Amino acid sequence: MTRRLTVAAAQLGPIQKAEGRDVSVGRMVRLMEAAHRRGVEVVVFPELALTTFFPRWYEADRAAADHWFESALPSNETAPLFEAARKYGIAFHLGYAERTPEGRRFNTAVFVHPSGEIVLKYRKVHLPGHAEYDPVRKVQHLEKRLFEVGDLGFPVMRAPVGGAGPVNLGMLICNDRRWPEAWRVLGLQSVEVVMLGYNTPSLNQDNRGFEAHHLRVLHSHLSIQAGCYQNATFAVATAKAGVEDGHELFGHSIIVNPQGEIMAQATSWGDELITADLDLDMCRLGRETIFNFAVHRRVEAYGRITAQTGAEVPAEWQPTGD
Ligand code: CDV
Repeated sequence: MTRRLTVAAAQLGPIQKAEGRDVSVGRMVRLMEAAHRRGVEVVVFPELALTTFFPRWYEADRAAADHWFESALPSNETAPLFEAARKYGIAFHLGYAERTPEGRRFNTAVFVHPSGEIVLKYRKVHLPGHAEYDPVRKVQHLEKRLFEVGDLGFPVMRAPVGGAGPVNLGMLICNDRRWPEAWRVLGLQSVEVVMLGYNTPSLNQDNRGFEAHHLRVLHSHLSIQAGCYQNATFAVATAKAGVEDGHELFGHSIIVNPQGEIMAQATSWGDELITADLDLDMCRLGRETIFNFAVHRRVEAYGRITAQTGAEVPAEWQPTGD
């Protein structure tokens, strides 16, 4: 019997700094209603979906940013998402800023079963940006100041989803998608669907060199398509898009199959639902042939991947005169 799953990337348009969670949650519930009408079984929302992308705003006192964080899920403000999930029988993926009871802060995503139970949690590992105010940058990117590096690894969970039966689910968050190591750790756990939310500026904000604007989307898609192909998995990659308080995010949410092909792509910079029917058995071809890891991987040659962080200067060839 074919294992089929209907998924949606629920792209969100901009959320302004002054807008509360009532606004974002209301928009997300409307997207879930639309998803229900289209027969969707899993909805994937973006990274930090409940608020504006607040790491662009510097606060000398870190605690002054605490109002962007969730200390409970669900809360009064996020409960409508859980209610919609139950009402429509839809599972959902949500990116949010997590503050633990111990006061630790993470950039987190959860996968929630229609019953409201949290099936899987992931905390972002590859935090981009910087920890202190950077006067060179055009816009601050303070993820390293506001979040700790995720401490859950890259977990994959096999759980029943929709009519497909058990599905191997994994997550990445935004910058993680650019790191092949992250995809491979998921691939090594036979992941079948990677859920991934992102907030990516249309311009390179580092102000340390030129990057052509059109390459920003290319690099995002290239990373996701390669990750899917090389690990024989689907991905649902959902953006926050549009202009937040003058800062543009590029959108271009996509759903990708294990061949690395784009199955669906957002075309607006607003709230937009894109959907695809996944034939999960498509994951088998890659993992039983060219990416049969058990047969073809050569771990004895990969030592540097975990032993070393920065790149070393290679040995220099010296002519012997022979
Ligand atoms: N939220 C992110 O992780 N954004 C990064 C930007 C800063 C490049 C990204 O990789 O898209």
